[in-house]
Amino acid sequence: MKYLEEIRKAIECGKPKDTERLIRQALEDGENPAVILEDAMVPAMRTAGEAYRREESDIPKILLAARSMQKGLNILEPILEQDPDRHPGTVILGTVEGDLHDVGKNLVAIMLRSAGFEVIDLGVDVSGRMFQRAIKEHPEAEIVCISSLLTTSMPGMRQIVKQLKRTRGFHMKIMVGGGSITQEFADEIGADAYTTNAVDAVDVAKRFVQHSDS
Ligand code: B12
Repeated sequence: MKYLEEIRKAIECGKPKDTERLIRQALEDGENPAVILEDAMVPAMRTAGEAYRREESDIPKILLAARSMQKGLNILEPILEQDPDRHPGTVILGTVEGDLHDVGKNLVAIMLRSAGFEVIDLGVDVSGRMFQRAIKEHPEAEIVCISSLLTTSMPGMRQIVKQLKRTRGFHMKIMVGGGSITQEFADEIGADAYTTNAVDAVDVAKRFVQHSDS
């Protein structure tokens, strides 16, 4: 599909307006929103991230790529959400205190919502106390998802997991992810699951709610 390559370039080059226009055109032409997300947008953000890591890019450029990605996600989100009959469960999600990265977290939120989950997104820079408050306000939630992109926010994640597990009556599954996290670290801090991407995160979340039904 001709638009996919153009959407990929628009995000990589940090062009939010072009990204919006191209995604709208692609949708009008009948392109599948999940294909736009998985085959154009996610690879574009990955390429932009790799260029930044190789120091071939700078912070203003990567911010524009992230903003383009977010503009696209805003268009796709309501479309991907259309399935009122499915409601596998409720998830509370946030990026750890001190960490402002939200592109990956937002992607996890969108993929969960598109699978029918209700997602309570606490945003970025979320403390253990904020997670605890949200859990109290949403007793129906079965899963907490915590994201971290910075090695400096890993101790914060460890602390949050510890705090949650100590909370009286805590019965939820804890999922962790983000660029700085590894399976080893997830095991070490006692998280119930870690995945490297949003698609796998949805599969694991589905498994968790199926088990809690039985
Ligand atoms: C974009 C970006 C930024 C943007 C963020 C914009 C935004 N709104 O998010 C800006 C420019 C603001 C930024 C700032 C900084 N950044 Co930055 N940033 C990046 C960059 C290039 C891409 C991140 C991204 O969006 N990736 C794309 C998404 C889709 O991937 P993802 O987040 O990993 O998410 C996927 C999976 O991990 C998983 N996932 C994510 N969360 C969760 C949660 C759960 C529960 C599960 C199951 C799965 C899951 O699913 C997602 C989808 O598949 C990375 C480099 C990189 N290659 O990752 C650096 C990077 C993360 N940043 C880095 C740094 C150092 C910083 C700064 C400290 C820079 C500075 N000196 O100021 C600040 C920190 C600000 C702060 N306090 O948070 C470092 C971190 C190094 C480290 N080891 O700690 C990186 C790795 C770059 C580098 N190599 O140096 N950054």
